[in-house]
Amino acid sequence: MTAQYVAKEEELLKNFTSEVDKHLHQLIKYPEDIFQKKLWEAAKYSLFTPGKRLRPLLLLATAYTFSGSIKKALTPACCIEFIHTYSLIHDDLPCMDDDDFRRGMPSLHKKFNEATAVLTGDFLLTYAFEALSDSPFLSSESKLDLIRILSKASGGLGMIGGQVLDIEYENEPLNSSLLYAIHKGKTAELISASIEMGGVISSVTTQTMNYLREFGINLGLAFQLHDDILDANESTDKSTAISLYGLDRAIELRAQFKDKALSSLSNIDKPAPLLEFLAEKMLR
Ligand code: GRG
Repeated sequence: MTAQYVAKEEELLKNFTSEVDKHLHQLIKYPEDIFQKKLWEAAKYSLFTPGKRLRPLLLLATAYTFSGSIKKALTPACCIEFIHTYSLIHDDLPCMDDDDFRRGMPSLHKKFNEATAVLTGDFLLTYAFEALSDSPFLSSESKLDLIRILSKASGGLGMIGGQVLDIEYENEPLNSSLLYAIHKGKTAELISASIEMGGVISSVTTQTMNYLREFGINLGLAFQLHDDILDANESTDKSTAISLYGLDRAIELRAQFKDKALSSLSNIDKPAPLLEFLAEKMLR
């Protein structure tokens, strides 16, 4: 990639990130006269501790690739971030990963308390679908498609299902098909949903949607392996890709999933430099 090319992609992503942040602030504003201010403040605390906004960026980059409307894409992009943020809040709870810090700041149950963290996660999960249903720029048909993709990806065979397996097999020996199911559910489904939702907003063909899903799932699987590889030096007894495969094989598998993702992307009859750039950045 030339330096000029990289600068253009970086600039686009920077602009998208600031649009997403502005839109998140607008969506999470609350009327002055409510009694539940603490709930909204807790949601804002988690939403605005500095995350990478990868899922909203994937959605907007997909819409951009297919000349879809960024104005239409912003609310769905924020709704994905609501779901992602809820999952991180619940994942940090003592009954799950029991983490005191998230994104370099005290996790929500440490900053507030456990009940507030459970309820704030519930609120963000529910609010994602409320905000999507209320979006003034989307047709009823698009809303239904977006809600279907997002709810499936977050549900019992998606993120929640992946998390259930992750906990069930935390201290059990894994095999490759179980690990695949955990990674696909916990991480790849929501990554893919972000991309597929960008496809819905741009009214892509069924064939393009299939390539986008292949791209999304393989990118998500590579991203989860990348996360495990980066954490490989942390001392943990937890079963992970590293305990199953060892570091070298995990690095090989990450490269294989990345290649599959990029090859699906190249099958689409449109150049997608921004998505390719973002995928490379996620795995660097
Ligand atoms: C509690 C239902 C429920 C699900 C939790 C997302 C998740 C499932 C657990 C988080 C732990 C984890 C390591 C998940 C793998 C996916 C992943 C690498 C998440 C972190 O995503 P980033 O890097 O985070 O996009 P930021 O902080 O940048 O938003």
